[in-house]
Amino acid sequence: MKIVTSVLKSLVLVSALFSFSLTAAFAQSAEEGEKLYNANCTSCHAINEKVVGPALKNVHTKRKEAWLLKWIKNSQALIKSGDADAVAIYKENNESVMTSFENLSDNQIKSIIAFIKKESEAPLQATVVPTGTSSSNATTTDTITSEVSGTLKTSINWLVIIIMLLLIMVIVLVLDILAKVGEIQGKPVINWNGINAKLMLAFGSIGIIASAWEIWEHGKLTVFNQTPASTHGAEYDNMFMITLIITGIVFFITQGLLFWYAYKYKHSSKRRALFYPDNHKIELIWTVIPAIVLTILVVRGLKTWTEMTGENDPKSRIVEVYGYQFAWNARYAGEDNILGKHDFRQIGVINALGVDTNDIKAQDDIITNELHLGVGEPVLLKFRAKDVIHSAYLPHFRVQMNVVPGLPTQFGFTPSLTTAEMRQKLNNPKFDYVILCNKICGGAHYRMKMKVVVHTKEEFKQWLAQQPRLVNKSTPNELATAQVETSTKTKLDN
Ligand code: HEC
Ligand SMILES: [Cu+2]
Repeated sequence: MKIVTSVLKSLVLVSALFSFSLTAAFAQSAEEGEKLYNANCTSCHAINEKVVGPALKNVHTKRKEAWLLKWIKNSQALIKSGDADAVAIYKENNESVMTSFENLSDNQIKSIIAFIKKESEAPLQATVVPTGTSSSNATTTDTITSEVSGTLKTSINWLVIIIMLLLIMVIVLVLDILAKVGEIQGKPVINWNGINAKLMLAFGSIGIIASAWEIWEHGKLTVFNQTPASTHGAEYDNMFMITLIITGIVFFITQGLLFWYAYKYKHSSKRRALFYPDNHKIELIWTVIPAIVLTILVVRGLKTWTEMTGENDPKSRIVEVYGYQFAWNARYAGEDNILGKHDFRQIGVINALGVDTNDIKAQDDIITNELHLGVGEPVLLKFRAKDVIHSAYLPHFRVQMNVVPGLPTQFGFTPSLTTAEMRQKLNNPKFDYVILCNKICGGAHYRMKMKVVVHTKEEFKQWLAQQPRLVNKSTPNELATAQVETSTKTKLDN
């Protein structure tokens, strides 16, 4: 009897342990999958919406695991092999090519699929479901209405175009008839001259009022309304405002006069135009004044520009900003403040930035997907692009620089307000600095955004110390030994 119970007990224990380890393994693999997914797939995919590639929701039920493994490793090979599903999805997506991920192991891909499964089963947040209707009902009706409205919309569009064409024909005919009537009566039925003059006046006034309203209403939304968060920002804003005010005044005066004169001096049979060939004095005035104003603006602008982009503080911390379709990474130079070399041939799944792994200076580099800076600490951003031209835009710091493949660009500046201070100033506890892409660089350009955090000096030091180095030696001393080890090893290898 005793033996039986102990055997039973151990059986229960073993199975409990087994199932526990299973769920733990699943949870862990979904977790690993999330990391891999975020690092490799989010630039083109989202779970619930189409980005560059299709939404991945429920793809684990739609496709067999073996198919997914083959597809993710090398979708082009699968398409070439003539697989019907692969060819179909390729055609559906206008034959855009998905990156191949040969370096991902089967287990890594399975963990990504586990993550997609977990996300597909998670309830959708923020769906607008009218109260009283069950959600499944709402989705079916939604798809039906959207399908119906799709075809309806195209036919309505055609109808509108045809009606517009007919309307234009009618108007042309009516005008033709009126012109003929005028000819017979010897006096035009419609006074085009007067109508044109009034339209000029209306267009001018509406345009000027709309411009003024635009500046008043939407000027509030621009970053120029916020204190700049960098030391050069104030000078930059000042320059921008002076230019805007001077050109703004000229704009309103000249546009106002232009449309007013077109109205006031419209053709009149009672008036003859004055022949006034030239006046040296007036011409001198309107040449010299703009020349002086423009010279002041240009010289001041050049001065501001050279101050902003000239000599960088030699103590600047060096950070690489790496842009690709469609995300950013930051790479810190580490203790030696020298970025390891990079080599495009080494770009791969593990080494997404193509850091040259043979370069010893790369060992203490730190790669992150947020840009963290210390307040009052000069930083020199070195920009690098993987694929096409991007533009790094940090509006709050008044920084923008093109990011061009194969052509290094840089911008040095000093942040002057921490994220916490800016949140307080804007009275917005959720505010975050950002780096955006300012070049329309492809289908998901709008997603190309990275969070920027400005810490106090102390916080920044702490944050940086916590980040893993490329080669996992965390303190400078260990790093030094690691360097020695590696260099002797390389010598031995040679
Ligand atoms: C460069 C953009 C890009 C990246 C990066 C990318 N995909 Fe794709 N993916 C696509 C496109 C585009 C398609 C549509 C098929 C085609 O045109 O080849 C697709 C299709 C798929 C499909 C098939 C969907 C279906 O309905 O059958 C799966 C699954 C998939 N991708 C998974 C992934 C995973 C997992 C990753 C990350 C490891 C990834 N993709 C990374 C662009 C991308
Ligand atoms: Cu871009």
